[in-house]
Amino acid sequence: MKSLIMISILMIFVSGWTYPPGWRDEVQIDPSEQCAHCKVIADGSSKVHCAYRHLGETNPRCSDLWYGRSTDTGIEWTREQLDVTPPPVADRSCDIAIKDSMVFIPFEMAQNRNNVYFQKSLDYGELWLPEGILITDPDALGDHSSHPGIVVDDTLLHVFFADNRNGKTNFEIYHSVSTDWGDNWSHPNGRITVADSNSWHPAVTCNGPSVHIVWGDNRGDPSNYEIYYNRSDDHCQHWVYGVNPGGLRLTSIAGRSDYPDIASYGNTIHVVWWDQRKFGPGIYYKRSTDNGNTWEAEVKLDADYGSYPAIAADERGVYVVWQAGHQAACSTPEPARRECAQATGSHRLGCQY
Ligand SMILES: [Ca+2]
Ligand SMILES: [Ca+2]
Repeated sequence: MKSLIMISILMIFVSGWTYPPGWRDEVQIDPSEQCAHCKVIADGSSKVHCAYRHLGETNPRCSDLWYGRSTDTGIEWTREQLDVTPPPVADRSCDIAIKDSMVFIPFEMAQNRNNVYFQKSLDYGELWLPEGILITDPDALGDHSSHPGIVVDDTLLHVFFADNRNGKTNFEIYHSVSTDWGDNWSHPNGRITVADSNSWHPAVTCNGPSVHIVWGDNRGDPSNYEIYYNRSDDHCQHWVYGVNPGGLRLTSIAGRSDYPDIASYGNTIHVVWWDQRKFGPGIYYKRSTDNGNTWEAEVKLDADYGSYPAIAADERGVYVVWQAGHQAACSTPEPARRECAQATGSHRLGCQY
């Protein structure tokens, strides 16, 4: 713990970075230094839940699925491994959602092709299904269904994921819905992008009748990913910015803008992403206060050592989680800390242990 604190202090000293006004210092969620790709959600009653990948005992990739819970707005955390025994998978390979005492986690599992499965708990994560439920179409072509994102939409569960069934270098965003809290999923999966190159890393949130989704996309220029956004006001039957090619572009700068996450509270939509722009790389934040119709200017939340951000929001504010360090997750023994900053109002707060 002492070394972690020293690393954190050193990073801040070297980078000269300080949080924007009002942000709490970061919180370490998992002490192992070997976890990655955390997704986080808050339920409005001081509980904050996260799902993430962990180094397996014998495999250098993130082969284990873990669940973390805080009951005090993210200050103290408990953790447990979920017994789904997935083989190693790629980044952004799980997500988390909640409804009352139910906790839902879609995750990516490597088989003959990588597929998206679903896990749930009915009691705040105390007990989980004995095995995952398949969301991907069983006969899908290609070799990857990846990067699942899940949201609760009234009595519906939606899962979005990236899929290369249309070509190995052309991931598209696909969708499946469940009307029975995840016991069954719609097939065939619906397609909501038709764009060249990779449309992937979807993240999703819901407020009232609207479902909001963001993803990274390198359409038109394989060297430059940008963040795209879309919204459905009819439970994902139709999309405001279309599905061919699909979406509204939120960023416009050379360099990779990717790995977005999204959260909402009321009519305010919050987006974070990892931007590897040449000048000023780091974790960026952008919001809309009119349900995604117009967007404010971006704000830089973290210096260039942060990556893979995730965000949640409740009436207390905004919670952002990211991974420290430049290293690809779990590919090296480099520290891969989880950090958390909490905001109230627009951008505030910060937490450090
Ligand atoms: Ca595509
Ligand atoms: Ca870009």
